[in-house]
Amino acid sequence: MNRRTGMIGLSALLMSGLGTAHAAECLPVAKAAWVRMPPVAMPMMAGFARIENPCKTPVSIVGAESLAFEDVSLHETREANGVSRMREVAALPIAPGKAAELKPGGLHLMLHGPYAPIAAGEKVVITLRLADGRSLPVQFEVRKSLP
Ligand SMILES: [Cu+2]
Repeated sequence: MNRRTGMIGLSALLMSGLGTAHAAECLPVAKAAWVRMPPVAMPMMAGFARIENPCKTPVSIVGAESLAFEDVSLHETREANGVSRMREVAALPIAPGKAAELKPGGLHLMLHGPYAPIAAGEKVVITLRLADGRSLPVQFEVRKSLP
């Protein structure tokens, strides 16, 4: 193969790749995403956001990951008999046209083991994994408390 056909082959490949990505597909949208700084230095913190599904099909969030944390999981806080407990949520389905609220006292992303100290005002990217194999990178703003 000479250099010229090689180039043509590559650009055809790139264009077909772009075409697929473009035709794809509605993704959920995360809004007002923020990470709550713990009042004292702790190896874990929580992330919150409103995740909207503007698509015609249901989506389900089945996990999350971040280059900034050793481990990210989806949690829910529930109160039972006056005791607040957290449990891991395996999947968070969002119906078409609906939204999921991750907020203090309810659903949240549990962020374990920051690789570097994190300060208020910084941004961290947390990538949500969807049940259909796609992923949604979301920028979270680090804050001391509710906006
Ligand atoms: Cu938690």
